[in-house]
Amino acid sequence: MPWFEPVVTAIRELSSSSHHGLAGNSENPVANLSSLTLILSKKEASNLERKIMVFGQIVIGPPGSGKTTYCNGMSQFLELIGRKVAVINLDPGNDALPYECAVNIEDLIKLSDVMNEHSLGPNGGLVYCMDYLEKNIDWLEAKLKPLLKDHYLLFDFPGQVELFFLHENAKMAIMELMKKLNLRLTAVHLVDAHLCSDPGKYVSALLLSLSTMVHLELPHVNVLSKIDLIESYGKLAFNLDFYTDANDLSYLQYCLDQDPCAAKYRKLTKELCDIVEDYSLVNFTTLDIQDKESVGNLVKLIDKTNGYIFAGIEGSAVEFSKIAPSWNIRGTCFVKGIKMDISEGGNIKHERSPHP
Ligand SMILES: Nc1nc2c(ncn2[C@@H]2O[C@H](COP(=O)(O)OP(=O)(O)O)[C@@H](O)[C@H]2O)c(=O)[nH]1
Ligand SMILES: [Mg+2]
Repeated sequence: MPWFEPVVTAIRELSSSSHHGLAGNSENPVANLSSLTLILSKKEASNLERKIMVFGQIVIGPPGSGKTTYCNGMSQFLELIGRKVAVINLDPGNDALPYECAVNIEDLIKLSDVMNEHSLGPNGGLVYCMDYLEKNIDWLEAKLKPLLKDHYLLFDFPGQVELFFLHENAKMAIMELMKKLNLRLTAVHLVDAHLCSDPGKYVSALLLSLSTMVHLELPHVNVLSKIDLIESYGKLAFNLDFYTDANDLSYLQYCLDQDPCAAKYRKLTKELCDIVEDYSLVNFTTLDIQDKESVGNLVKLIDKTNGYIFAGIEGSAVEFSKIAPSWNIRGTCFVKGIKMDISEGGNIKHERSPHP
């Protein structure tokens, strides 16, 4: 039964009772509304309660784009604004997790075991793991059920991009979960902002984003991650808006013509840019996971796409006022080979990485 069925039934009942002069009052819509609320609350509240909507995000993107760091930072941010968050690690290749995960795919299947037993490389191993997850979706469903009542879900997925624009297994696993558990999920697709520094790489980021959007068919937000590092890649050919809006890609051609290698593929690049423009679906938002304003803006956008803001969740309007002024992500990250340990108070300790 769709979630709106009780509302429709209540409206029907109300209109039929108004014909008999019982509860309906055409001159007083407020009275009608209160009758509707009464019918709903008495008869259907329990149904609506049972069909509770659960919100969350599916975090995807190429390896190294910052998915695990994002889940860590995002969960800390959401907890600060008062949401209960559960992070679900579905990437069997994640070895050191910076967050405490509520569900870990490692409890179901280990990438190293798959690679040894089936003589597969890491890519083949991950495809196998996603296939295995789809076939054992009941395992994940059972693990998620206790969290559904009051948690916001963050799914940390593997970085093999073909899983999300080519293969069906990860998509089928997501769809099945959404249907069975009444989940409202937004795909957050992270792309390293570094790709803006090269026109050819930027075109590939556009294509990847478009094909992932078309394949997954979910509410979707494309994010240029690690935007704090963008200046360190040198001066961009255009200002940042050009890359985030992805509106008039013909300007890219001029840059590509300067590079003899890229100029060879002029016609191909033009056709690819035309496809992206014709669909008119791709744009990006930027993210520095250590900046609370940047994370907050992204949360507001995601809340609109998955419907969190429309669900009338108690207190959601005041959530953002709860953000501590000194919010900083806790954990470790490497920035240009420098290890940055960020403490809760926001103090940053620098130390050179052993493997720059
Ligand atoms: N400067 C900076 N570094 C980041 C940011 N997000 C992630 N990183 C770093 O990027 C690297 C890869 O991140 P990770 O979360 O493991 O990527 P994943 O493979 O997509 O899960 C790590 O060294 C992170 O510390 C960011 O917003 N800014
Ligand atoms: Mg990861």
